[in-house]
Amino acid sequence: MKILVVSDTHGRDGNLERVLQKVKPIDALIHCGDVEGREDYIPLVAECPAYMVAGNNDFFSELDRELELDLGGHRLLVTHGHNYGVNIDLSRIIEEAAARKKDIVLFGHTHKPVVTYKETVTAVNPGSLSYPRQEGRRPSYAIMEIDHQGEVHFTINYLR
Ligand SMILES: [Mn+2]
Repeated sequence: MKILVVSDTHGRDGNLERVLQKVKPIDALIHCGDVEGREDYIPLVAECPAYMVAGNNDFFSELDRELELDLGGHRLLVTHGHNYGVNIDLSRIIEEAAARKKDIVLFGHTHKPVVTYKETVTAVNPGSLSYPRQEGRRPSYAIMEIDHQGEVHFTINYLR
């Protein structure tokens, strides 16, 4: 099972379209928020189930603020992350995921990609495809792969 995880496209979907061409076929797309009005368009180009949450810039969106998903035997929390202070550190978002018995939390907001493990929880931020802020500022996305043993593998990938 191959899942594309992206975040913070902020209404600019050119890089998302480029990534989709590169990584298709995929079983699902997960967007961690700040779609900025593109929630109807993104599922059309994804051509697969698309799970999206609202970010702090999706003021008028009817998207859910958070999603709890069961995928390939894994329990996921998907949230933009701004309500958990992710610009400071990941302790609160990881505690929340653990409290809800999730083994994976996917978030965005910082525009900086990260994969980190703490006790039972894997926390992943794919970074931003439109406005990257990490050192080097390359647009980034994550691939989540669940193998035949049910083990999950995350990779952070870059455009350019
Ligand atoms: Mn953002």
